[in-house]
Amino acid sequence: MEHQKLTEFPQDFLWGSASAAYQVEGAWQEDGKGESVWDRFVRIPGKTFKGTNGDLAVDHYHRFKEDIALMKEQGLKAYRFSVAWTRIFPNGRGEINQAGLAFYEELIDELIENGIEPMLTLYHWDLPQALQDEYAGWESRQIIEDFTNYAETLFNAFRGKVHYWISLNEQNIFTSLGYLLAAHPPGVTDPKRMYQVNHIANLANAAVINKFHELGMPGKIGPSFAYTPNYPINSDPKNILAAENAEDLMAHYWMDVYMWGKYPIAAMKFLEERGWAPEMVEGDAELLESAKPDFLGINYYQTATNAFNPLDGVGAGKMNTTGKKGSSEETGVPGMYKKVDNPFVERTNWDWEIDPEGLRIALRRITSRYRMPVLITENGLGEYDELTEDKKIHDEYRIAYLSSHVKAIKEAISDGAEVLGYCTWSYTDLLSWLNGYQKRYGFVYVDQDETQAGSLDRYKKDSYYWYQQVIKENGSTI
Ligand code: BGP
Repeated sequence: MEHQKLTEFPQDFLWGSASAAYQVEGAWQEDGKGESVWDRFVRIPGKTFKGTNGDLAVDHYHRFKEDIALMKEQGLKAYRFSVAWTRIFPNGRGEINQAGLAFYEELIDELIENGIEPMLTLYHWDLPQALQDEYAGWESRQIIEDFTNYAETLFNAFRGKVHYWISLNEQNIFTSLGYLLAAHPPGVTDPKRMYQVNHIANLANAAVINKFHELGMPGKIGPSFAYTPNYPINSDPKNILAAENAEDLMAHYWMDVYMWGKYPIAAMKFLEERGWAPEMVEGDAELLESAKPDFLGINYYQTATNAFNPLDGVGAGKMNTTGKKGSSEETGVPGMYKKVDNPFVERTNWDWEIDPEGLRIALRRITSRYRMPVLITENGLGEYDELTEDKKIHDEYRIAYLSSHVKAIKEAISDGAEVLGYCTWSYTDLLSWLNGYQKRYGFVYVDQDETQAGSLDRYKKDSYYWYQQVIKENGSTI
């Protein structure tokens, strides 16, 4: 749709930026923090790029005041961060570690004092190792109670201070990378277990959302879904069906459950045929259908283009975690779809397709299918950055990426989408789970390399000033 004039961003639009505990905090053993599955996983040789880990990360735990001062100067309206479960409950449950709670209280107070809306993610993948050891973490229904108890502790602690809550970050990614591709903890390759784990995560997500509403919490809660909209490669009906298959199995399979409490029909048939469908017990369907999120969070980075894939066709392939363009392998799900290159878009050095229009399409699809407000909880460009001799970072490629995506949001709003805010990924540079420190996303450059050598000094990139201007003008010149 071409508009004669675009609708302006709402006055209270939340111009934000995001991070996650494991990727920024460091201080992995300080003040009573317990071990998480990521603390353990990164120590397995070959799992992360050059063995990088978050032991120190970007030392946000000790430098959060400096980071928040930079946010304030930039004019940032919202900051999305996650709480490390192991700081609150070192063993996943039991006694509260007051020092851990105090850290987040200080962080939240500092944000509020500086006029920045805190957005709190309850779970950004750093499960307590103790729960993994005790009952295999997400494989047991016991986690529903423990996750709800942990969430309730935070609800009570930050009631009235935090108004935006994200339940699970990218459930689709942590379940598939953890249980299908063995690329995340616990490093398993078993579709049956993956779909069971995912079902339990759905129940935990629903239980926490219900708890939030039962407690009459002021504010809003929703999950953050990594939405990669699917296209067909061309108008060959076989390829169109492949794209439909991908959208059903890779997107509706999560979003329908969040919004309607129901699994999509065709995807479920596919899982049943292969013996991978999750086991539903009495009460599961009721719980899923009873939970109503207040918004859908989406993390948008790229789209996927699909073609027909026969039953004996291509399966999982290697991801590009090295930054060598073109090194990712072909992937697909036999009998459903395979991913092919979209000839109309550019790619990053990590082979992620750059497609701002795809964000508009994502927002349009969600609006039509679910009629739900959207909070964009992540969007950004991971690239190499260079610190010049005079300590500048000229990241015009990031400005181009972000500004085209902001424009796409404005167009989607003009099409009728309700968008609450936009969080870029990320605020400072940080640890990219599998790709080390060389894949940078921040507005703020952090001086350190893969061996964690460097001063950890912060430098403002050109994109920092660009976003400052966008916020000041509330996106009116985009
Ligand atoms: C999302 C995660 C983030 C972040 C981002 C960039 O999937 O929620 O934590 O890491 O992707 O991904 P990557 O670091 O792999 O480039």
